[in-house]
Amino acid sequence: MAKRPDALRRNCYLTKSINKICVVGLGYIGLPTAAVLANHGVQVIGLDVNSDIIETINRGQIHIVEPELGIMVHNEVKAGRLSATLDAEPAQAFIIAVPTPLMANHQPDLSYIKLAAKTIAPVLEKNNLVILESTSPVGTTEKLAEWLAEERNDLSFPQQKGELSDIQIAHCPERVLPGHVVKELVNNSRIIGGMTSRCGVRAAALYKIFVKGKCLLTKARIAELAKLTENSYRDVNIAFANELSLICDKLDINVWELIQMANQHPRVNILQPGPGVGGHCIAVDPWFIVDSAPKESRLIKTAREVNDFKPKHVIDKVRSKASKFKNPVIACLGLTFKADIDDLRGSPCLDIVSQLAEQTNAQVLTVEPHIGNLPETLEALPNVQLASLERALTESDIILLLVNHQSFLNIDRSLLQEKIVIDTRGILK
Ligand code: SAJ
Repeated sequence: MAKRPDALRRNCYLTKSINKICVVGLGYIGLPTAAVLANHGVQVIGLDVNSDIIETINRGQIHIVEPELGIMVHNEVKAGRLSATLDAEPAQAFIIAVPTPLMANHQPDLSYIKLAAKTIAPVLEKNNLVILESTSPVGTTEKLAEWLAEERNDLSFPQQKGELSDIQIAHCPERVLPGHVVKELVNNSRIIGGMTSRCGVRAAALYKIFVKGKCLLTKARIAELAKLTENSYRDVNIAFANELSLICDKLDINVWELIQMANQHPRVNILQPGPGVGGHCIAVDPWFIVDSAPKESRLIKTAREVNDFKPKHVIDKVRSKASKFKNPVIACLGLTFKADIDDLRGSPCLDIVSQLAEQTNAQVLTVEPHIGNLPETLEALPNVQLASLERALTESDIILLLVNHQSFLNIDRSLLQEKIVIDTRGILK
């Protein structure tokens, strides 16, 4: 049977190889994506607004800590497949991986995406594919398409010409776990939300260059909400664990033992309480849903509030212990937002350390093996110091464990015997 012309056309888009891609934003997602694409033989141009990052990458080095990434960037830059620049240049596809932070009022800040659109618009050419990877509120891919169209009235976009548009646009949210990014980029399935079917098919062809998982085609709005849903699901589940920890503190019950017992049930799998939820995703993305549908997202909002309350609970607990000492020394173990990474973004530990320093007369010895210097906000506080684990354990009266780093798992328990230990992660049993 003869192939229908539209099927033929689609096939042609599928097989047309993409050999030059521009990745906009060389952060925790953009840089690994650029490196993995280059590692699969694609010519990759990385675009960023930060000249230090550009220089670092062009030297074959990286500005973040992520296993396997350093060597990959080094090799791809050396092989001439990856380079970084401040200025956009033509490519067959553009992947936008810029931040979408929260503003003070819990509303999403889309200015970085708008800037990315304005930056690539002048170099767009007919048949280019533009993919938005940044985590985004529902409707952002359509906004991106509008911003591009405003800049280029000589080209047509999916909202104007549907399947026949000159430019194809899709949303393919990143879903990788910091600390496992290079592996997860390749192995995880991808959700691919095309503004039209052709946009989706073309984007899937791009991801198939390096993705071993499935490339699941859907609409852009579903892809946007799917990503927000995944992180809200996790936030709600962590909130349940954190709420249990508050209940257990009140009833003088060990929450870790409680969860271990309850998790023996075949259909119960409670997550772990902690000092609060940090990072740039789980503590942020649920607000994008709340902002879009405030009346309907009561549970999601409450979970955010429960998790945001947890640092205050930890601070109050430590303050009440510290009040029994004349000049207490508090060791705070860990500053990053989770274990075994160097990322301090959104870490509840920063707030906990600074408030303990400001609200008590304690000396605070902070131990964070993954950083060389304290962040400015903490460095400004005269009673906060970055200390070795050994010094902090020896000199402190109170030990506050905040992050379950591997290096803290083997702490000599005999050093803790004379101390007050507040373990927010349940590892110092
Ligand atoms: N946390 C707990 N208890 C737990 C699990 C996590 O307190 O049982 C805390 C962590 O300590 C940390 C925060 O939650 O402060 C977030 O850590 P995480 O490991 O849950 O997630 P992220 O932010 O590193 O990465 C998440 C992932 N999303 C999901 O697991 C649904 C990742 O797949 C996403 O790609 C990423 O967000 C993102 O970029 O959106």
